[in-house]
Amino acid sequence: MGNGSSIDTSRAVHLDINGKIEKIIFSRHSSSRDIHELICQAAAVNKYSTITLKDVDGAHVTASPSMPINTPSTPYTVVVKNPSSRNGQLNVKDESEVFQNVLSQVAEQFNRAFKVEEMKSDITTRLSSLERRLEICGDEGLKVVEIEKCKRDISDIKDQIWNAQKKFIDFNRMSDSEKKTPTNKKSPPNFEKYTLSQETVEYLKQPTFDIWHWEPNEMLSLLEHMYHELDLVTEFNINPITLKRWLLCVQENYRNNPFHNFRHCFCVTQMMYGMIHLCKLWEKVSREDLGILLTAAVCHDLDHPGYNNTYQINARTELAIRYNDISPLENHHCAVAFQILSNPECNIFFNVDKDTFKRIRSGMTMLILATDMARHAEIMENFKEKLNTNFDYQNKEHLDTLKMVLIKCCDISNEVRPMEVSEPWVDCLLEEYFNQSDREKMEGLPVAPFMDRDKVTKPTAQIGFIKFVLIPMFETVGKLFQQIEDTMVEQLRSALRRYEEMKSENEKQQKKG
Ligand code: 0WF
Ligand code: ZN
Repeated sequence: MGNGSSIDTSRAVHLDINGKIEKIIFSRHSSSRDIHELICQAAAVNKYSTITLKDVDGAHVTASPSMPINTPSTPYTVVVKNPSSRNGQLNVKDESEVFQNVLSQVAEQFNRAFKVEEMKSDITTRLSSLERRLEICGDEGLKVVEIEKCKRDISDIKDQIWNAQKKFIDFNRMSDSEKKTPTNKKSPPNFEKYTLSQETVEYLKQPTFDIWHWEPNEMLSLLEHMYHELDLVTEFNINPITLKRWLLCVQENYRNNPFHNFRHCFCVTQMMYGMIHLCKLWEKVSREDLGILLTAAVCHDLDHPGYNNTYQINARTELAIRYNDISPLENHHCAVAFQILSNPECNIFFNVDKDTFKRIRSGMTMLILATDMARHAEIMENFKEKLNTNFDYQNKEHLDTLKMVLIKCCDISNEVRPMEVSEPWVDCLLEEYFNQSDREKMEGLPVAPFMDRDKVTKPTAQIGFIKFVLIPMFETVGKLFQQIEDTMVEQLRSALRRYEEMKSENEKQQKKG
């Protein structure tokens, strides 16, 4: 589907397998998994083997349908990390290795658990001692020297906790409330820099970009690329390693919900990047604002629990109580975003001055909070008012409303994408909605009809949403940017026609059956 054109060409890539040059041929519509299997076949190893490709300069190349093609004289070297036998059966030696592996992993787990317990008890003792010292000195007032000693002890304890987290905690297994700290404090994170082809980086700017094609590490590299390409790395003087660590930490703080997951974060950010390019936004707004828009998109659903605000409020969850029923989720996403940025090693804005950080913080907060759909009418009315009084890019209030509407557009923009890309998202969302309504029924809470598996279908869910929410919003933005009317609104109208046809088809089938 590259670049949105429909021309499909077969692609050939040359591989160096133990010094022998092999050629694999595939279609651009193949999946990354197909290509992995082709390479395994060529290397005569089991499809479950771990394969890496290196180009002639030793750079990592991702085995994907859009990987750059090469020639027999510049083949990709195939490195098989854990070769399995061709038929997938383990021989006696393999089995014993696996057994040894499992044993050492179990031993390691015991070790970790033991060390964590040891550390907990040490920290508890040190804290009790601090408490006692404070009690003793409390009445007379702490002497300056004693205060300094206590401060040093507190800082030591913090370091001890930090080091312990770094050593013992496996990020993927952490409970959701524990994930804000990065996996690795000092050294660069371990997602490799993928070589992005020229075709991919151009395609990335299009709303037709196929967001399903990419594995999590590839999405990280694509996000990283956006920060470089928009000159945000220069604008905010971002340390490139900090950018990688921040992205990895953000990814780890998205949960594996059916819909509100890291791919949704990527999708919303990619649409923001696409809209920035489609509207040539850098001609109208500052680089700082572009950074705020992109970063708010990356962070906008951090740690989403998969149950919406209505559930949070009705079920009186901790989040609803903490935020007094006022946009509890969006407040939480934003708080998690700034908790991540409060780690200097993950703070992409570490090098900006205080005032710039203040503006970034208030800008991002405003945008993340604007994604609460309960505020849709309020924000749209505000924006229309600004359009009617001659929109002025120099006016902060005008610009703020535009930015809010842009992030809203990106957040719910799936139907702006080609049908093959957008339709699976509806299934994901309905799965998340049905989980919620099942739980609401079990807990005796009110259930919204559009979440009820007995009432909603794919076309009925989408028709109202496209007609009354998406088209009016994109048409309004289209008044400022004709490009949006020409591409995005057109795509929405065609999606609406398709769902209307689907609905009448369903009704015909029901009458028949
Ligand atoms: C399933 C449908 C829906 N469809 C989308 O394409 C989409 C994108 N984002 N979202 C979407 N919802 C939501 C995720 C969180 C907030 C927005 N929903 C919308 C609902 C069923 O039906 C309507 C229809 C009109 C007005 C309000 C709800
Ligand atoms: Zn979202």
